[in-house]
Amino acid sequence: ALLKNKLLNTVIEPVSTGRNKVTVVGVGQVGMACAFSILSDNVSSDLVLVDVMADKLRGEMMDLQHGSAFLKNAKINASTDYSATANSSLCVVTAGARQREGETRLDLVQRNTDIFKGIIPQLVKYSPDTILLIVSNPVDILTYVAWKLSGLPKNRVIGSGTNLDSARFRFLLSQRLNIAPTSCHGWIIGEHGDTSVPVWSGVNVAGVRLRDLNENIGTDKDTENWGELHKQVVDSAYEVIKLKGYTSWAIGLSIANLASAILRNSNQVHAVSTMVTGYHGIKNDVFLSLPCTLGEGGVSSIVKQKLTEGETALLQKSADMMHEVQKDLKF
Ligand code: 6V0
Repeated sequence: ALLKNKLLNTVIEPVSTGRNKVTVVGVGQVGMACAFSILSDNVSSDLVLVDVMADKLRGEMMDLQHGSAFLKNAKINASTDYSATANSSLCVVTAGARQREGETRLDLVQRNTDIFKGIIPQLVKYSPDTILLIVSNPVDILTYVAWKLSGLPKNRVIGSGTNLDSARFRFLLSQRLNIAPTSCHGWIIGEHGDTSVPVWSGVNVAGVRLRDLNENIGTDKDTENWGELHKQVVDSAYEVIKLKGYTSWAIGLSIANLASAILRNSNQVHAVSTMVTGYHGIKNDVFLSLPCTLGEGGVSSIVKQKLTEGETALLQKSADMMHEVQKDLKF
């Protein structure tokens, strides 16, 4: 008998429930930061990586596998063939081109739409009940593209959206107030990127609204220029790309945070990109970020924020712009 059979008596053949299986498509800087955060935060113990670059994919898989003894023995697999992704509860899509210095997120749109045509139908074929979490940019438009290509209900197609912008905003608030980011409550909604909307009317610490202390906060009339914080949020990806070539750690952590909310069915509220038709006077089928509760069905509800007229107008402008770009896309 084999040593293995001398050592072990089989009670049942091992089964995989797929309950927390996560696929990450794209093993670039962002995909690997997502994979690493998901594993090191114990969000999933069953991870599959997919990419078109077979050698890099195998290298990344092996490198992570060699750490699996430090990762509560997570199962880590990789393949260029989508059958390896079967029965994933969650598929995180990071594949595609990224901005070069000076390029906007919207510049990437047709290039990444074409890439998605080869990815999304494959994911859904092997995991028809999955939730898609889109990261590739321009994320709001590509979430719409993924929704169209997948045929999945809208609650199951989510964009990482302004979860990251909100985190950047809370970090900057924390620096200025010397309070932990988790205690600085502020939401950035709308487009992930250049037309994102900071909801200054709701920014608070312990329920104390900063606008009640400074009625001009976030406006041009504010002598303390708090509005600068939102400008910094908008510029931050450009700045990091200029300095190190790409962004990775913060988006990776933000994705692990969303994945955890979904897989644990937590009903935590996050600003993620979802279908916003009918909200805040938006008429077109576009995806933008609003605060959503996340669970194992994906987006289960949307928080109806009380926005000021100015904030609503900015959100509608974002929606118009998304629609303008979307209508010329070739699927
Ligand atoms: P990268 O390092 O160039 O990696 C991209 C990866 O995608 C590479 O490994 C490619 O081989 C792979 N790829 C390309 N085509 C396919 C395909 N058809 N199937 C499978 N894999 C493929 O880019 P990086 O990881 O830096 O960025 C990835 C995407 O994330 C870009 O679109 C970024 O703009 C976007 N980001 C989105 C953020 C967000 O907040 N939503 C934040 C940061 C970056």
